[in-house]
Amino acid sequence: MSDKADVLVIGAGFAGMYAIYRLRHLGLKVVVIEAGSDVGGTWYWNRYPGARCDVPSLEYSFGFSPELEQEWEWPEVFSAQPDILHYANHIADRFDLRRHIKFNTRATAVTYLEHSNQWQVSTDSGVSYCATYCIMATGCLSVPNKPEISGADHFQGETYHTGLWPKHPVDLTGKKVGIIGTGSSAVQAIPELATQAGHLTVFQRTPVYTVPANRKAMNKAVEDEFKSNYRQIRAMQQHNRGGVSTFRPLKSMRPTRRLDDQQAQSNNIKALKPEQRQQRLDQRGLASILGFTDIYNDIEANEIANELFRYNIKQRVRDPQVAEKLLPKTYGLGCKRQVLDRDYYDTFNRDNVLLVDVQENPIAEINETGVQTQTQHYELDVLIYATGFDAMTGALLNANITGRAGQTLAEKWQYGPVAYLGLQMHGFPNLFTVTGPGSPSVLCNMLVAIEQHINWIADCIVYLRDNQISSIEPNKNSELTWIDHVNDVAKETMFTAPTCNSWYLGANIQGKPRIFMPYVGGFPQYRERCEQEQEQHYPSFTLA
Ligand code: NA7
Repeated sequence: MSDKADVLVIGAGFAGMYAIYRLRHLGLKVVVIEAGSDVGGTWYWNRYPGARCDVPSLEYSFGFSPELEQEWEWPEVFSAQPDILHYANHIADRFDLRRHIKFNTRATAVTYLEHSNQWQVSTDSGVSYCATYCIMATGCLSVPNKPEISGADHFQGETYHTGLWPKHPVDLTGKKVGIIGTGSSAVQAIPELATQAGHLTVFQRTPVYTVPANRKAMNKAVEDEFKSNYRQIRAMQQHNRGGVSTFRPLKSMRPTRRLDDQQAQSNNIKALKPEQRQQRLDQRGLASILGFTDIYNDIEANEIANELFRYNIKQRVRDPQVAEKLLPKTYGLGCKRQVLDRDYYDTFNRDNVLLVDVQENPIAEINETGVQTQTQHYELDVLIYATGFDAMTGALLNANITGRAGQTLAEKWQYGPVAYLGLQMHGFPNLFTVTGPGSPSVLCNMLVAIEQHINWIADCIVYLRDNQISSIEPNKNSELTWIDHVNDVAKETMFTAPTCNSWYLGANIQGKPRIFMPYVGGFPQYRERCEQEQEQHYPSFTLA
């Protein structure tokens, strides 16, 4: 069976949802294919205890509907997963989006039919769909990484992955729980799991730098001030490198902390004496260390900040041996995505929590009853993988995309992702990617990045339609030049330091080419480049 549309969208997360809203207004027939049973993408799948966004919700929200902006109320400054999923569901209902979405349906192949200039999407429901345009709204962190550990299938207890957490409640009361990984997901989950489980064993390979999250409930006066200034705030987001406004509500209410002149002026950690650094940490908290600019491009400054972090961990964790294991020593701040936590270090002071360093004592196998390291067996009822994702390229490659002349995306990307502006690939006409590799994506407020991409794609489709142009794709040279630029701007940062291994670099997936995938040059510069293309009628593309 086959069905026809004007635009096929893969994924019903925030990107897919906004694509429906925006493209439907253009009179286009939009069909969305979604593997899950409902909307929400990342926030649909990542239901693990403690899951929470690291961008303030008044900013991590859509700006396309002033009415929605005014009416929606966020209970906390940084929202928990259930509240964000609630927001996604509200949008689906409010704008009547669900009727465009084929739920519980996975795209198994995405193929360009050259003779008809159409994209065909085959699905596991047996129905295939054809359309002129195809938009991959598949998310940046949507393919969970589950490491192959010998014997894992033999484990007789319950097994979960943080990125595929079930919808039904998981009762951990009194159980012996193990968690592999100490990245963002694990750092959020561990304090929650420790309070629910009888006993928690944390299998850590690489310690993390984490700072306490803002855990405040929403202040009504702040919310009101935001809502009165939302247009200005949305405009400010467009000019901020991370897509987050610099709007500061209720300035007069904030206590002014006295710092000596040198501290107040300096944004460089190296310019301060050790006692001044400590004073800043004591007065403004650990997160203030992240505000020094030199720590991101000067190895010496970076190490000073790392050492302050380590000192802080030693202060927090009572058992010196456990504290020592928690100290990150093999890489510096700014290499990985900054992690935010609620009581992470305090959790290791609990009697029912055990930290196992699997760098020192590697996991040999998983068997029927638990995890066996080289020297010890840990009996478990529940094993949780918090082992991350095949980020940025995983979902695109999994979709089995084939472009012109039978070239697959896997062939094109065998040495790493090559795309223009993270929006399109040469050889794949009329196929668009939302927040694809080479765009600010995960280094930006995702909702701001998504709106910008969907608007660009929608405007592009309007231009093609109005000018009777049947296809668009970037020139080969444009994407190569862009990739060089993406690499160049990343080179001088801690993101690509020789000791750094992160999912941004693909380093967490065996065999994945080591390439820094997001664009670190800043959202405003990137957006201007996208706008230039449109204003100048797509000079870096071939229009057929
Ligand atoms: P991350 O940040 O990739 O963390 C994955 C964790 O799992 C990390 O601590 C890994 O250690 C660990 N890991 C992975 N494989 C193994 C094996 N085989 N053995 C032991 N430990 C392992 O994923 P998250 O889900 O926490 O966060 C991803 C993003 O989602 C995050 O940045 C936010 O943007 C939201 P490693 O460091 O590789 O030694």
